[in-house]
Amino acid sequence: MGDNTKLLDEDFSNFLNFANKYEKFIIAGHKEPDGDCITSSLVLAELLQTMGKKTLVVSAGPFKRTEVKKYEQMFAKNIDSFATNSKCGLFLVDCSLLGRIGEVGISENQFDTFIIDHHKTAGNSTQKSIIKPAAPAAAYLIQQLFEHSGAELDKQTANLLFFGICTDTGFFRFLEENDSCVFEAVARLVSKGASPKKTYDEMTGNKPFVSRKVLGMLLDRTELFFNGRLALTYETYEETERFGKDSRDSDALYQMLSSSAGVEAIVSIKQEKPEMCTVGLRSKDAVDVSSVAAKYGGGGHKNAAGFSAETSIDALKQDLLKEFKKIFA
Ligand SMILES: [Mn+2]
Repeated sequence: MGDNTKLLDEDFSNFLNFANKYEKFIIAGHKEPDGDCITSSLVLAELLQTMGKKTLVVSAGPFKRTEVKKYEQMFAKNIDSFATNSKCGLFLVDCSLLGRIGEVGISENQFDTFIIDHHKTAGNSTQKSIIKPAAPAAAYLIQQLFEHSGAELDKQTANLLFFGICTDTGFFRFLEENDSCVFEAVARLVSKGASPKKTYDEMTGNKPFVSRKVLGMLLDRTELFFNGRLALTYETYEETERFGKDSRDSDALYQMLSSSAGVEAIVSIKQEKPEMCTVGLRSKDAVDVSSVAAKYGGGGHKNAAGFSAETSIDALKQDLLKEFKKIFA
């Protein structure tokens, strides 16, 4: 990390060129938004408003994670009549593909598009994108755009950006010795009124009791493969229906399993519908799970990725074990 997470002069000018092209902007992040996606969208909207632009933040939802529910009301579910002509630009934040944003009424090539993303699978920056795979959060990129603009960063905005950066860094647990830039950035946010204590409580608290039970169930059925280097667990459709998606606490599950000695990668299969599963992949250090996700049309980061597939839990399990055999062989 380090300097390659910082925006360059050309990034700022590419952003300004695009922002100056239109009077109205739609801002969209990925479906199933997380704190980074939500705060990036909201703060980018605020920045564009300080430039006199009209904005619409959209999200296909669902707002599943406990800590993001209160933001749902701030997002439109689709673009409706906001943009009926071509004088509108589109910002994609915390994702790089239109397919990742879900159903919000935007079709391919409908809008001139600018991407702000930090996913490894997103490629490189262009004149119409700021892509920094080494950046820990999209909110960290948005913070740089905001600060560069000279607009006043108030307490509420500082808290939003802080929440976004905390989400994707696992409250700084994923950062390493060369990530001082990120701590410098969040120090500026705290100096503007962002509260680490309140943010931590909001991110980790208020989980439904049943989510603790589900966590126990998923831990209980976890199997180890490849001499304990891969941990795999799953949730059936029947359980998804019975407990509800609100009862999931994937972050806690990954944290528990990755702290188990010898585990280098984690697979969590969730059967969302009888014929459809989503898969979360996590890894430590050298193991690259984004390459596994990419094989199934998914995406993400080296150590955190995911995808969905129209198949059964058993078929997926067998297939994924073949993929991981290539890694752990
Ligand atoms: Mn992110």
